Amino acid sequence: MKPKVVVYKKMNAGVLDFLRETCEVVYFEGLNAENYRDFLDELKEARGLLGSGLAVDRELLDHAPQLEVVSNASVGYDNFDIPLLKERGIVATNTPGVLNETVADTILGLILATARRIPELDQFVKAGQWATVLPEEQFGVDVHHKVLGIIGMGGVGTAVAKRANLGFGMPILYHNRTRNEEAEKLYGATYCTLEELLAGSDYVCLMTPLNPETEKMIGKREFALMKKTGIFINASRGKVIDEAALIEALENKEILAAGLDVFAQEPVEPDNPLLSMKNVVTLPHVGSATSETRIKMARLAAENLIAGLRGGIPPNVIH
Ligand code: 8YV
Repeated sequence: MKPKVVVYKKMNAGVLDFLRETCEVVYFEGLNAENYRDFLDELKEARGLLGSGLAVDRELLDHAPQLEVVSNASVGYDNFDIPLLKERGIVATNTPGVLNETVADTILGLILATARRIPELDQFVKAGQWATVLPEEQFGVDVHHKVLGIIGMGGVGTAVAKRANLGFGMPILYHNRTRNEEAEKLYGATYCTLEELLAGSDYVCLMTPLNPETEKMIGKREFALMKKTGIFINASRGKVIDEAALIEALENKEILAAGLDVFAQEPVEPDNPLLSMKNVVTLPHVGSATSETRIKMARLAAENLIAGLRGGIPPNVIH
């Protein structure tokens, strides 16, 4: 008998067919108030769960007594209660690697968009204001040859360093739990303390995964250490920063601008003050969202799930 797996996110049809070769797939294109009860019912017999972002915690796991593998179609796994999954002997997997270059492209996009005020100026042109604005008021700041500070130098950080250093001539500072020799050797990245990075960078780019140690690691003190001309980019998780402190730093002009792919609450609340700031460029958590990369992530997540259900060690098991 094929093992039953529940997929709770919209997934590429080819990847679903691939899963169906070995599993009985119950597919929810997305979860909502209407279908959540059905989803919980389906979990009773499920041996695998595949998707991204859903809190896999005690409450959910209590509905899923047969569960053997939980597979995230994302590199981040802050939605997993890892100690509890370990306690219950459930294998957890993620999809590192395949999204590095795509997320790095998004981050460079956020850097350029904030520095050169691209969304704001797009609005000027489309609103017919081209002739009414003084040129100086439309000036941005340079990106090329400015110092880029990268907090969290993993696969994505390294891909950002490559673009920034080789393409834009930017010197790189980085802070990470461990040294990254590739980034040091190939892109001249300099390892430093968080404080040195914040004080010395024109652009501060956050890519640290969210976990109990990193929650709110960037707050009032850290924003105060940044240059007044500094631009802050967050493409990790909203909760790695103290969002209220970011709002305050922007309001008090302690930093120049911010580019955000992620928020403390997602979807972001419509009345979040960040949404009404001209010097904040926002995205709806789409760092990896290209057709090509999302297929690779889905395929890898499916392979991880199948390997785990077969009793092997999946290629991307979370330890
Ligand atoms: C999202 C990401 O998970 O991989 C990650 O950790 O943040 C992204 O790829 C993805 O956008 C799913 O919503």
